[in-house]
Amino acid sequence: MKSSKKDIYETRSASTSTATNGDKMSESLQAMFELSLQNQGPERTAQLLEKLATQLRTEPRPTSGQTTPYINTIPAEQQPVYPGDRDIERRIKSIIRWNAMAMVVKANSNTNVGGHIASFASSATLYEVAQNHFFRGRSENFPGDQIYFQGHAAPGMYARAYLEGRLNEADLQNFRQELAPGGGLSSYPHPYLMPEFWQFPTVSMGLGPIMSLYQARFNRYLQARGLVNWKSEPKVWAFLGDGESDEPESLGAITLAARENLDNIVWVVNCNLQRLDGPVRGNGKIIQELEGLFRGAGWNVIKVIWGTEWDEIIKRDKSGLLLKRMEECVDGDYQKYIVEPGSYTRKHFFGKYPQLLELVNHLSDEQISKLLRGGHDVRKMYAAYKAATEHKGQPTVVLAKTVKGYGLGEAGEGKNISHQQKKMNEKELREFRKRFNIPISDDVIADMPFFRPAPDSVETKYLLEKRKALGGFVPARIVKPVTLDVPKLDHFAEMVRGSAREASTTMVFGRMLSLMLQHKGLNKHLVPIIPDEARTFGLDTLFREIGIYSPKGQLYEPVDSKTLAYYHEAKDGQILEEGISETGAMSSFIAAGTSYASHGVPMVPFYIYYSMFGPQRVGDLFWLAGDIRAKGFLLGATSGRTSLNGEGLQHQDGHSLLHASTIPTCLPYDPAFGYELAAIVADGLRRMYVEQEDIFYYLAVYNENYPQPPMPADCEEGILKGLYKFKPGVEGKKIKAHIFGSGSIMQSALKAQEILAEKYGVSADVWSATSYKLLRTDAIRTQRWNMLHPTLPAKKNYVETLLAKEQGAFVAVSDNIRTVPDQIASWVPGGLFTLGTDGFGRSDTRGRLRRFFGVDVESTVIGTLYALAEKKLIDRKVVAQAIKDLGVDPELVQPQLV
Ligand SMILES: Cc1ncc(C[n+]2csc(CCOP(=O)(O)OP(=O)(O)O)c2C)c(N)n1
Ligand SMILES: [Mg+2]
Repeated sequence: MKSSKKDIYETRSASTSTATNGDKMSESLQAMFELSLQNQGPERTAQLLEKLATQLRTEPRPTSGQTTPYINTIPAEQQPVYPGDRDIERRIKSIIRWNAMAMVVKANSNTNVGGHIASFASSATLYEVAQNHFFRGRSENFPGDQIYFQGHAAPGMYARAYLEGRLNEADLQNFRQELAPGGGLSSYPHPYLMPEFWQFPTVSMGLGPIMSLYQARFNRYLQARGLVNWKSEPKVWAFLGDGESDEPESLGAITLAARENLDNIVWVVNCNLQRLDGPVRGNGKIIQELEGLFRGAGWNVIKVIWGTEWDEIIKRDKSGLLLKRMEECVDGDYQKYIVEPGSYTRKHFFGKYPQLLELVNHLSDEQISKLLRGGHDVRKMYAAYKAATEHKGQPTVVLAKTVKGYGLGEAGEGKNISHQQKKMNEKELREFRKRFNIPISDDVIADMPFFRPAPDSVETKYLLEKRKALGGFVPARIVKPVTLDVPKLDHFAEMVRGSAREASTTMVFGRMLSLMLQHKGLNKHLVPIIPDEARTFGLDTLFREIGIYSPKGQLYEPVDSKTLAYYHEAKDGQILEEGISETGAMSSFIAAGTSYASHGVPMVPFYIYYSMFGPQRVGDLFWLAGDIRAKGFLLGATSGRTSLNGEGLQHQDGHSLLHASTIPTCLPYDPAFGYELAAIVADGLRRMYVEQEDIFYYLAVYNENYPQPPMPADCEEGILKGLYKFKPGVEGKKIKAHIFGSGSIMQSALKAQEILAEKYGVSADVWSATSYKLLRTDAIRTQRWNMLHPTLPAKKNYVETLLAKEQGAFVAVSDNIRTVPDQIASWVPGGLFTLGTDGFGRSDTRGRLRRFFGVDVESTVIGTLYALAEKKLIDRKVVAQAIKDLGVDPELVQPQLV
């Protein structure tokens, strides 16, 4: 503690640039003081000093660089009159508190499903003030405020919805028991599970905060592009925990909001000073730390530290010692003042400087223990929200000091175990009831009955009127299906025709984007998103064509203004150029991909990025994209561990398809040819924007150039399902094999097919495996049905049906790890022999890399012969001979695997 006190004062003096400066300053202050004494006399000088001291206490001003004194930003004198009925609101809030607590404790009395009481207990006032006075629901011409509720406070949101009549007792009873008969409530905000209730998933710490920033930014983008016409602009509210601010995602993009003047966003950080294990900054002050960060980033910061009872005490302190004491105490001390009785606070907080004891002489210990923190005082919170919502030109963060587990008393108020508290004994329940005055009788209290005031009670009427006046309930996810006129496959005739000219699938995608931008129904709705890689993917011509969105337009003449593809920023630009932030780009993808729900304006994001920096880097946001029911296309460019060659280990991706396969609502595809890409995109557009399916696509695209063949007849269904025969082997050969290829490694399969026929008398059919995940999904669905209907005729899955009549050995070759094709191995007749790129990448030529991993033409030939030999369809000597013929070193060093 000592060292931290020292820190504070050291930082303060550091704000004057050097010690010498500081000395000079105090010399001149001394001189002024003496001058005043001489000219004005001691009495007047004393008055003057007192005035200055008061000013210092009440007017927030930077004291250490970016922080202001540890008091409320809005002084009591500037506080607006509270517009609500505090008494009724307190009763409503108390009932909500009770039901939220009862929901969790009940669920844990006969199950082990968990839940949280302490988080909402600390933030009830933060939400209730906003529910009664600020959050606006959706109405005609207004999409509603977009609110990111803190995940662990979910019980509080359910408890309120119960009072509003939106949820019933059975729902609350089944909190965290979603599979109970009749269903139950999801643990946290999950739109996937409660699609009419929750809008934004938040519980993976850090994702709510960063998504909210990009949501606010996307709202501006929609306006700038003339896609919405609201009667007023929605506010984005994000509620986060102080511990949550530890996550780099939480704070990593806050400068964006200031840079783009996003005054349509308000963050509320619930500073209860605790996270899961203990204090957030026991040795410091989280509020001050965050203030400095946000101010430095250009935000408007409103601190709500002390409740109304403190106003008088602060005012009466003429010594400045109270502020000094408030500032020198660290958060660990403040936590202790909650857990210990008032006598402890009197002795240790006020008693440190005997003058301060006089300030609280008139208060009993009990009263001292009840001196509220700002975040529990509706008047203080109202003042903060009012100022926040009216603030222009900057985003605002409200830093509200609260108590974790507020009201739980002995059961967990301010304790380090508070976060995990989910059980309460009868005595604790009685205390809770007493403290919040809940009308529940002694004989039933042990059952923790839910309590809902009658529909005609003052409380219910008040609460409903308030929500009605604000436009409806929140949270609520209201989706009115809007169909887009999307291009069909014939719009991509160029891709269907193919071309002898060599092109990569990334280049084909670039052309498709241009074609889509020419499509009348779709063009406006396209949102190309790129994290500083447009040139890598050859998409830089789009800069001039459709512009890069920038709220400031372009204030400078770009250095390349004379060129065709100059760097073009525009107020109504269509591209979201995110800079080097995959997290930000993914947040934009999610904002655009959920615009159909959050704005009733379907938008079609195409987010293209280095495939290595997709789910590997921001996998949790991919997962969330499924939960939030996002739509759109993710394009993992420069895919394939050997197709992208020179970049080496950290760039060469061979596993993102596997990652993408784990997301239930994601359709991962690995197209080999332009027409496949076109067929997949056209079908995806139909499924998402006509049929209204809540799914999204992951498309691996490559940078290897090769001729793009025309689309064979009757292959569309196979492309979409995941497998079709692309090129049958030559006829008239006795030995039969099958090679599954995908992506650009298909080229190995096709050349191997020729060699196998010419040199080894093997007729190998080449199949294009566009999606192993989709094949697997179909297979496991069928398998489960068969398992549970054992006496009925077994169904066959797509792979089994397609391959039923095929003979010989089956081989897959992939530029990804073997696990990707192996997903279907169980259903391939006689099993699947797989060649893939397991192991770390290297920088080298494609040829050498493919030999190293064993996915080049020669390795594919050898692999096929080996698979045939394993089935005794050829002699093993043929394999040995081929290894020799093809010049493959059998002792070639292997990629290291453990
Ligand atoms: C990414 C992530 N890491 C860890 C957790 C586990 N976790 C849940 S709540 C919590 C502490 C939250 O503390 P804080 O943000 O201060 O919220 P409070 O409950 O205090 O309001 C942690 C670590 C999580 N949900 N998400
Ligand atoms: Mg906390």
